[in-house]
Amino acid sequence: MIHKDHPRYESLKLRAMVVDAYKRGILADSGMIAHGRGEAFDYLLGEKTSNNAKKAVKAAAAALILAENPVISVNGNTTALVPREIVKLAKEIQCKIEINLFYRTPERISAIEKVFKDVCAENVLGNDHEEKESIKGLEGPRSSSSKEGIYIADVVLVPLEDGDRAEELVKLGKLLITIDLNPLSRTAKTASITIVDNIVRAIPNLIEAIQELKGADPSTLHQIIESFNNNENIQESLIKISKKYTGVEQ
Ligand code: PTJ
Repeated sequence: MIHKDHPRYESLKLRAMVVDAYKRGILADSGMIAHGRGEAFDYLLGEKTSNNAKKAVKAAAAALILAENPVISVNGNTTALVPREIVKLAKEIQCKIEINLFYRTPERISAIEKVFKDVCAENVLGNDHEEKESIKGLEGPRSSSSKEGIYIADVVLVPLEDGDRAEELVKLGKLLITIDLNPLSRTAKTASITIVDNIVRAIPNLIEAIQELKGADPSTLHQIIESFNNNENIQESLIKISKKYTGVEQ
């Protein structure tokens, strides 16, 4: 039991969710290591949403609204932390959810599928019974993609992704949106839009931005995307970290 007045309450709460998901067979053991890495970057970034993360969220919202075939790719960590929010986001933009695992096992696929069904997800792809296509350039189970989902998607939101898969998805011509607290990761640098923020803040922010932009005309949405520069945005995160620790910014 974590007390609410503990100074690290929010962070400890997320750790407890991650450990619980591991015990329930949802999270890969490496998922705990990945969470620890994210936690360290979140600490360096001040554990709050930066202005540049807000800019990336706005561009991501515009891209998702304009998409013809958007898909949200979910893994163990996403399922552990934000399943309800993912379902809300999918309903907001009428989009499919696809389970896509780096450490794929039939047991984890069905444990994750159950979590999403329990929170009323309508269309969960990526299980072991449907038709799949392999993503070129990737080997083994992590190359799997649903024929109705990521394979035909034009825009893919894929939080906490590994660098190889991110690169191959971009090579296939998909507009890739990621959420990654590590601004230096290969995925962060490969994606078209990288939201450098904790997924627990980024998904609710994305839902809010979509609600605000839904009525905007397509030319405004295109303009938001075109004026977004992912490289510059990532640089802003790095500058933020260095300013914070060289005393330039408190
Ligand atoms: O569930 P699976 O089998 O698909 O496996 C998922 C993991 C995350 C274990 C797998 O994809 C993996 O090993 O990923 P990486 O290469 O460790 O990358 C995870 C990235 O997510 C790292 O750059 C972390 O900094 C970042 N990260 C971790 N927790 C969060 C995060 N980013 C945003 N929000 C978080 N809460």
